[in-house]
Amino acid sequence: MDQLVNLTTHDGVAVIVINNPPVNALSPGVPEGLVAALDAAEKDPSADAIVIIGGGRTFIAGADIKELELAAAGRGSGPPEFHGILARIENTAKPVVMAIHGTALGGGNEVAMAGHYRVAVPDAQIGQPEVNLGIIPGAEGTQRLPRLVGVAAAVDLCVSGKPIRAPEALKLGLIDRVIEGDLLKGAVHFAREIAKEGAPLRKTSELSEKLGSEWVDASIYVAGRDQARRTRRNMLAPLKVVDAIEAAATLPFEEGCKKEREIFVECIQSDQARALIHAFFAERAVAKIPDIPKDMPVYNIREAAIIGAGTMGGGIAMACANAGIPVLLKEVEQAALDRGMATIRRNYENSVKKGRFSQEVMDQRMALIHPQLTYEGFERADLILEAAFESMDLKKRIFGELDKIAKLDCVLATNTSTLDIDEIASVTGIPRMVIGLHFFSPANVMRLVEIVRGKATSKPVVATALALAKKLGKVGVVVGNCRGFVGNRMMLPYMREAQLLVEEGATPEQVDRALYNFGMAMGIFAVDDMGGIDLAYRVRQEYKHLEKPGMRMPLVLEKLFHMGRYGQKTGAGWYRYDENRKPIPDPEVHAIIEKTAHEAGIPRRHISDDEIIERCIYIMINEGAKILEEGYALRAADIDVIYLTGYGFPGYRGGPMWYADTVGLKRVRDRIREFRAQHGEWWEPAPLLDKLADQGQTFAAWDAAHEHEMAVA
Ligand code: T1G
Repeated sequence: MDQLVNLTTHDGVAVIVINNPPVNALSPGVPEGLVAALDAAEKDPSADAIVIIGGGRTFIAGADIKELELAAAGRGSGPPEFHGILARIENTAKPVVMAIHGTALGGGNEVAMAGHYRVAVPDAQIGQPEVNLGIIPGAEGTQRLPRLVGVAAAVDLCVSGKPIRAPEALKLGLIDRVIEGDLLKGAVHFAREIAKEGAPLRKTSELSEKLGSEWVDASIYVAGRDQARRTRRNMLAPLKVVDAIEAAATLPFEEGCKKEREIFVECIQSDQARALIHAFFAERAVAKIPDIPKDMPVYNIREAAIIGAGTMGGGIAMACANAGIPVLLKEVEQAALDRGMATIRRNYENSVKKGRFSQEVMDQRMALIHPQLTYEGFERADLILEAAFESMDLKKRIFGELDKIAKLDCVLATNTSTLDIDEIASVTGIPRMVIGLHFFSPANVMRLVEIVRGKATSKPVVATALALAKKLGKVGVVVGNCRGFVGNRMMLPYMREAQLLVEEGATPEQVDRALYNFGMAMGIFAVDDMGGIDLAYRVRQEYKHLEKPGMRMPLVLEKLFHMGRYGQKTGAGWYRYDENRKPIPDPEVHAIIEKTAHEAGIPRRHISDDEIIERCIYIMINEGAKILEEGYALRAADIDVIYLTGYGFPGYRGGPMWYADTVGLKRVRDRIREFRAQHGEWWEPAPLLDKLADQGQTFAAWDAAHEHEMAVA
């Protein structure tokens, strides 16, 4: 018993408290502390029962993922093993009641299930999210959970990885009581009841009535594997976890645990687990800005105001209302305002229909959004965000007006996706209060916010933007103010390379299929059609100055633009669209491509899916390396988070920069050199990539070294 785990006694009940901030992970020392506390509690004649509870904000949030990271990298003491502590808990001679608040996730729920009884506060979250890390539960969770909640519910919880709240856990039989009010008091009261009644020490490992029968369960496994393939495309662990649960229903407990262990070890040694564990920590690291201390004071955003009720403005207004922030939503004309509000209402109605929240919640959120045609009330706003048409002149005019209205400590933000933040800020008297908040469509859904730091943006404003992103349930990534910032700057060469590939012989659907099979949420031509070929054409014009002789630019996009084929919005772009907006390969586009290539004298050839992936992904990686060496992103891991949370890059590949490390930077760089020889200057390897490749280094190592440099700077 040490400060990680301590033991006291309340009203004849031994109370064991786990204190391993921030989330009571099962780090080394915690299981040992638990065993010592159980030994003492068992011997204590004044204690009739035992309650195990988490100190601070949560019960146990799982195994220590840092330990898993080491195990996945083949370092440390190998994959953690918890059989000992679980058996110790279950075989305790006094009733053990688990008292849950905050989260009981992964190993946390597995420890809870080794107890004889479980109680929880109403908003406690309980689940097995291991598949999000590319692994399966490895502490007997796949064996105990089906014994408590049945095979079907266990499959769903483990394949989805989504936690459930206490009331649902009670319905499923995962917990025995929901405690309103003080958890410790309620848990001690419950434990005393159990001891007084002499209720049995229910050992989960010995339960079997919910395991069903082989032929009943067979369809559950089929459905579970379908769910895994459908919702977790190309991922190993969600399929494997069904195998482990099947073992629970067909093998004795100990043998089932062995099967689980085999699968757990197989998963943790996979590239997918390494990539997803990287993504877990990368997402948490983005909020750490070297020159902005954790306790930097921030501006309190109590009221927001948004200019523009279009797709982006409307989505951002919903994100604010969803987080309980009242928002003024301004448009220039009534029709546009009505359209914007109608879209917001429709989106909320769809969510109510899907049971995501109640009509009452919808009404509350709608009530927080105030549509208007004037700047009335803007002088009170703590944050004003401009989401108007993508034109520098218009944005500068708006910021000039805001400069006269906004209060001094109001954060002025622009949702521009490509334009120069410093130039926009230059029309205000307080450029230090100006920042870029680049949301992604649909802004009420997409998790990413690129926080664009201008050269005058003050540190408290950057810290405020990070805090706001967290409050909106988003992932805020701080980036520098270069053209296209990070995400779009890497997207442009990716789009260009895809278009060059179709002029050389591939088809849009072949490229998209290869990217989809690689794991991208959507192929690049489908993305282009969704965003609008007219928008892509306009952005292309803005980048014309970058084009140099010898750098071949694709030709077909311009043709489609001049034909009015703008994509989904016109029913035709790279694809033709049916009434359900389903993309249909279009022979007319094939003909345009072939004719254009012929006229430009571009030789056509068979192009393999491998070449498609290499050219589309390596060009991104190369641009990412340039962004790093130019200092527009703090970490390669930040670039990964941007692509994982904003551009549909597959989590199990860890993001473009982590993927490059997985392939090997020398291989990536050498392939880029080959493309340089074949396709010209677009493929000039980034100096940083060249250097790291020659040194046999990785972007992850560069991050670690850079982090150190920034820390000592
Ligand atoms: N291990 C180590 N560190 C953890 C951790 C964990 N399990 N969970 C969180 N942290 C750190 C995190 O890196 C951050 O650190 C700080 O805690 C706050 O986290 C055997 C093998 C619990 C819902 O997958 O989902 O058990 O950045 O910023 O938004 O079968 O953290 O401050 O230095 O996310 O309030 C299963 C993972 C593990 C849960 C809280 N468990 N954690 O969210 O805070 S696998 C999980 C979360 C397992 C067993 C298997 C969330 C949270 P820093 P945060 P938050």
